[in-house]
Amino acid sequence: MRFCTVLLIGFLCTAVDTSKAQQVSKKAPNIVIIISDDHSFQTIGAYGGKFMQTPNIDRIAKEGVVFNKAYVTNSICGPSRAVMLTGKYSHKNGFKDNEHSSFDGSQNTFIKELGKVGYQTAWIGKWHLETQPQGFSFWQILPGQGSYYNPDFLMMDGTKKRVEGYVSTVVEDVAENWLDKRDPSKPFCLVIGHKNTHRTWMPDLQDLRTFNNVTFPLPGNFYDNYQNRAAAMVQDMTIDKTMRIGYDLKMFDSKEAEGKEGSINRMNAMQRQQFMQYYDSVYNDFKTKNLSGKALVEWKYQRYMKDYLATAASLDRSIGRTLAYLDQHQLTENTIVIYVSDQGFYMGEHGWFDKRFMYEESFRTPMLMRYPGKIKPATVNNNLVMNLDIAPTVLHAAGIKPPSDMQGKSFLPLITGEKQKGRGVMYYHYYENGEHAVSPHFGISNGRYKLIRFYKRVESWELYDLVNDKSEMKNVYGMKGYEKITVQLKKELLKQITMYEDVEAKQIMEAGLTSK
Ligand code: SGN
Ligand code: CA
Repeated sequence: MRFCTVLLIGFLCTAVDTSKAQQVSKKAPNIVIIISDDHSFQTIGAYGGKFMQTPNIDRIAKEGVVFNKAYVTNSICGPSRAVMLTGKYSHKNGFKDNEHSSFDGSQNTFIKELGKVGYQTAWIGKWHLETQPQGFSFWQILPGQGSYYNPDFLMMDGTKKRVEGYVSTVVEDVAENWLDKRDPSKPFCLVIGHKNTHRTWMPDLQDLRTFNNVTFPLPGNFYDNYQNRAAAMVQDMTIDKTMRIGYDLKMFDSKEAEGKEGSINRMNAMQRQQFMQYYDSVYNDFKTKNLSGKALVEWKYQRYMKDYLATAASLDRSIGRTLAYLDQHQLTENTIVIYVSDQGFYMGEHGWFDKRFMYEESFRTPMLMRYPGKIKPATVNNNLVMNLDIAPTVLHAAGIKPPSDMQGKSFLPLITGEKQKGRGVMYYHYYENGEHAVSPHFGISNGRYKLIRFYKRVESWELYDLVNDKSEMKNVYGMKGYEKITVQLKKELLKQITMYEDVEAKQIMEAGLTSK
């Protein structure tokens, strides 16, 4: 009897699957998701950035929606990608940090759900999840962080292939080549993973001089003394102390030192000659200036900005090519395009580069979406949304009910006008306790207040009033007048931890380690 029931259930499941597969209509939307690395909203025109022009990302904004309050659940590369793939927090998908995690590819992802109903799926470019992609029709990925020049790719047949050229161009070429060869009778979902704008910000040759004559204003809190913020005090990610002239800014004392840099060594003779000619001339000028103290830090900041923005220029150009491909192949009308970074980045705020902290510049991420016919052009959305929501949103758009264990929520109703109210609170948990010395922490933000609990490296609480202290310089935890809101926020934090079943955070909360 029991055996029969199992058989019957098995039969029904297969029957459901087949019918689903038959259901996927030719009209089902195609999906293109472009994921960049470390791209800051501060440097994007559509987010009000004045440092540079980003016409192609801005085109998505003009034709779709800008999410003004998009955030990540764990501000670092691998974990963010794992969250986007699974629609689950790091403690559920298992990829908590870049140093010890490797993605369990046997678990469910939105890609697998799309595949089940007949989508062709591909991931091309930066992946950074240690294990090989599973459940894709096609993949071709950069190993680890990948290289800016002449990148290697891991291929589906287990081989490694080196492709001559600049990474964002090459990744886009592979993506277009896959689109050319796909089966046009089926819908597709293509993820393009860009390396840009990750450290060490190596621009394409044509962009080297773009920002040569620009002087960038220092952020108001560039000279932060981290007073009353223990975790910010012990980090190792300042432009002043952490950023290196050779490794990061590509200027070397000798040919021998230059020869030790793998990223430079892999260039061909023409690339290297043009690249180093530029940096050598900047270096010579730097040497004659003989800078020290504030003048030296500010010079490093200027160089950082020039390199970062030049690297962003090629990213934007590649995005333009993706959009042009869709235009040229009459795909624009039936293709959803999502542009998102794996997290935000510091452009000198608090004196920093890098990410990780739950402070706004790295917690918040750029995210834009175009969905012709569904999203009104030039929409600005102010709901609190997260990278956790991308998987269920994509499934929703494809007409698939998201699996019940996905923790994100589709944000489609918020942008199509069906629903006005989204989540009231966002939960965050960062785990890594290594490079850049950022203490693990978890917390919540409701857009008005942010409560953070640091643990392991630093044991402390922080509370910010985001309306009166936009740049998060004043930790008001434990201060007079904030008692009531602190109690409320702690209650809400515990509620979120319980709802998302974050056992580790719950233990820390329950251990009552509430002292500073
Ligand atoms: C590397 C970088 C770090 C960066 C991490 C994580 N160091 O380790 O600066 O924070 O990646 O970045 S580097 O010397 O190798 O450039 S992430 O984008 O993968 O999360
Ligand atoms: Ca990243």
